[in-house]
Amino acid sequence: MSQHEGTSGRPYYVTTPIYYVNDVPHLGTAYTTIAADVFARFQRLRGRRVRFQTGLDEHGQKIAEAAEAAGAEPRAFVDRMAGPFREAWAALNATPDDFIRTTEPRHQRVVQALWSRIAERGDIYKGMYEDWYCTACEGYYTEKDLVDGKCPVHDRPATKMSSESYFFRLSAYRDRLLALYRERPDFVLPQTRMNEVERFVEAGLRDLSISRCNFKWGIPVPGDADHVMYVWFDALTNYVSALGGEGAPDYATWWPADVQLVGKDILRFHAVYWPAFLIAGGLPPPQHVFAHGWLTINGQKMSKSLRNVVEPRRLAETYGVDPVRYYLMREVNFGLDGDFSHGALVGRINADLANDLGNLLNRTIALVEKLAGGVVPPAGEPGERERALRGFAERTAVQAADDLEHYRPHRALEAIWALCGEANRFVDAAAPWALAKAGRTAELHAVLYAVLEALRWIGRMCLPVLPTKAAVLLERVGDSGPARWPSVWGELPAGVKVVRGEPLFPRIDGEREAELARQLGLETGPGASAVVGAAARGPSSSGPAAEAAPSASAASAAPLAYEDFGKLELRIARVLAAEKVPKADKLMRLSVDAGEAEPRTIVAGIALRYEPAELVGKRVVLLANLAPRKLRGIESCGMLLAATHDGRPSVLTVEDEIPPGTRVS
Ligand code: ME8
Repeated sequence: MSQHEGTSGRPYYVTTPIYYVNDVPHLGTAYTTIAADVFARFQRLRGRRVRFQTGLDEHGQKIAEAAEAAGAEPRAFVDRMAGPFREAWAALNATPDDFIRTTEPRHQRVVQALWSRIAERGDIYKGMYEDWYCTACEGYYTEKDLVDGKCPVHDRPATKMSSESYFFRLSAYRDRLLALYRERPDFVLPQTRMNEVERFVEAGLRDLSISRCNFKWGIPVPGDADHVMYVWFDALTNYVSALGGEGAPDYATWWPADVQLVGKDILRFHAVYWPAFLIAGGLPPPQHVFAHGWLTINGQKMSKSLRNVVEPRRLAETYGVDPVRYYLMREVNFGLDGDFSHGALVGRINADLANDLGNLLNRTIALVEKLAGGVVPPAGEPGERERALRGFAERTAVQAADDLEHYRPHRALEAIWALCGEANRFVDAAAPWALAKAGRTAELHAVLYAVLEALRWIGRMCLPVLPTKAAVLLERVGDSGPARWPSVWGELPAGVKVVRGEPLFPRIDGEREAELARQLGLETGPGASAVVGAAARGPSSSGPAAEAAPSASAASAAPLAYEDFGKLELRIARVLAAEKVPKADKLMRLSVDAGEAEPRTIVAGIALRYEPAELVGKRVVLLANLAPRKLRGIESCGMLLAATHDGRPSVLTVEDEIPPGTRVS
C-alpha cells in the first residue's frame, strides 16, 4: 500500500486496534476502521503527511484454539483468515498505509527487542502465577472480579491458572502513569474515560504476568524457549514494530502516534499497560488514546451466537459504501455507545443523503442548466444574501474542521448538513427563476454562483466520510482543484460546464427497504416497534407529549414505515434543572443535557404531576430533532416522552446510568 503524503504540516499517525483473526470483520471492527479512515482522510485534506495503520492480532491461546477447532495449523489458519479483513477494509474504501500482522518477522524482531530492553532495566522478572483466566478476553481476573465464578465480560467460566511466568513490574509504574495523566489530561479521550482510567490506576496496580508456558503459539521470550509472550505484550507493540522500532527512520517520523483509536473494551490495555511498557522501554507514550463506544444491533450485542453480526461488505454492497460510512459517523456520538438499526440507516439515506444533499445538488444543476446555459456563471458582485451564505460556509468549515480534529465526526456532519439546509433555504429565498424572469442577470448569476460554491465547500468537507460520492459531486459542480479542505471562497472557476447525472443517493422506498432488511436478516426487533408506537404519537399531538396526553393505545396507531421511525432522533437526556412556568399550571421548563455542547431547554406539560426537584438528575427520553416550538414565550427544543394514564403524565426514564446523548431505538 502506498504512503499518502501531503505537502505540509506535521505528520499525523492514527491507528486502529489489530483485530483478532478468529473472528470475521463485522460492523464493530468496521466502525473503528472507518473512523480511523475518516480522520486520516481529513488530515490528508489538510495537507498533512498521514500514516494510518491497522492490522491483525494473530497469536495467543484464543487463536490457537480457534485454529484447532477449524482443524488447521495456526499458521495456515491465520493466513486464511487475513484475506477477508483486507478485502473488507478495501470494500469499505478504507485507506490504511500499513496493515501489520503479528506473525510477520518485522514485528517479532521489535517485540523481542522491547522485551530485552525492559528486562535489562530490571522491570521483567520470573515468578509463579496464579489467577483466573478468560480465554475469550485473553485476560486475567482476580477472584473478586469474577461474577459467580465467571468472566465479568463474557459470562463464561474462568480457569484457575498456576504456573511459572515472567512478570512486568507494573506496580512500580503507578506514580509515573498518574503523572502522565495529570500532565496530559487529554491523554485519554473522551474526558470521562480519562477519569475512569485514573481511578483505576489510583487504586493500585499489580505486576502483570507477561508470558505463558502452557502453549506455543506466540513470540518466544528472548533466552527462554519454554515461554511465549502474553498476547497483549506482543499485540500492543505492533504500533511501533510496523515503524521498524526505535532508531528506524519511520519510527522517528511517526512515533508517538497522534491518536490510537480503540473500543472502550480495550481501553485499559491501551491507557495503562501500553504506556507503562513504553515508559519501561524508554519510549514516549502516544499523544492520545481515544476510546469510542460500543455498537449494538437493534439494541442487542453483536455476536455470532445471536446471528446478528452484520457483515460490513454485504451492507455496503446493499446500500453503497458511502451511505454506510455516513450513517456510522453521523448516527453515533463518537465516544458514546450507539445502536445500528436498519430503519435508522434507511432514514439517514432518505432524509440526509437523498433529500438534503442529493436534492440540493440536483436542483442546483437543473437551475444552472436552465438559467445559465449549463456552465458556472461569473460570481459577479455578491449581495447581502450571498455574503451571508459565504459567512455560513466559512464558519461551517472552521467548525467541522475543529470537530474532526477533535474526534467528533458526528458534530462535523451535523454542521455540514446545517450548511446544506442553509443553501437550500438560500435558493428558496433568492428565487433564481424569478430573477431570470425579471431579466436581473447579474443577480441571477451571483445567486447561482454562490450556491454552486457552497456545494463545492460541502463536497470538499464530505470527502473524508463520503469519498466516492463527494468526488462525484465536486465533478458535477465543476470543481477540479486539488483535494483540500475548503478555505477560500470563490475558487470555483466560472465558465466550467456543470454535469447532470443520476441521483447521487437514490431513495429507498418502503417496499424495497423491507426487502433489503429481510435479505440482510436485519428486521427490526419487537423492542424497536414498541418504541415506534410510542414515538409516532408524539409529533402528531398538539404539544409536548406529556402535555397532549394522548390516550390512544399502541394498537390503534397506523403502521409506520421503517424510514419514518429512523427520522425520529430519540436520545437520552439528563435533567439538569427544572422550574414551573409562571402562570401556566401544567408547564415545566427543563434544562437538559442531551450529550451536546450546550444544555437544551424543553417545555413539558408535566407540572401538575411532578415537583421540579423530583426531576433533576433523572435520565429521560428526548425527541431531539423536533422543530423548536414556543410555549408561553419559551422556545422548547425537543420533546420529552411520557405515558399518560388517567390524566397523569409519567415521564419515560431509564434506570441505568446511560450517558446523555445515547440514541434510543
Ligand atoms: O481486542 N462496537 O481485538 P478484537 C464497537 N486483538 N467497536 C467494536 C465492536 C462493537 N460492537 N466490536 C469490536 C482485540 N469493536 C485485540 C486488540 S490491539 C493491540 C489488540 C472494535 O478483534 C473496537 O475497536 O476483539 C474494539 O476495541 C476492537 O474492535 C476489538 O477487536
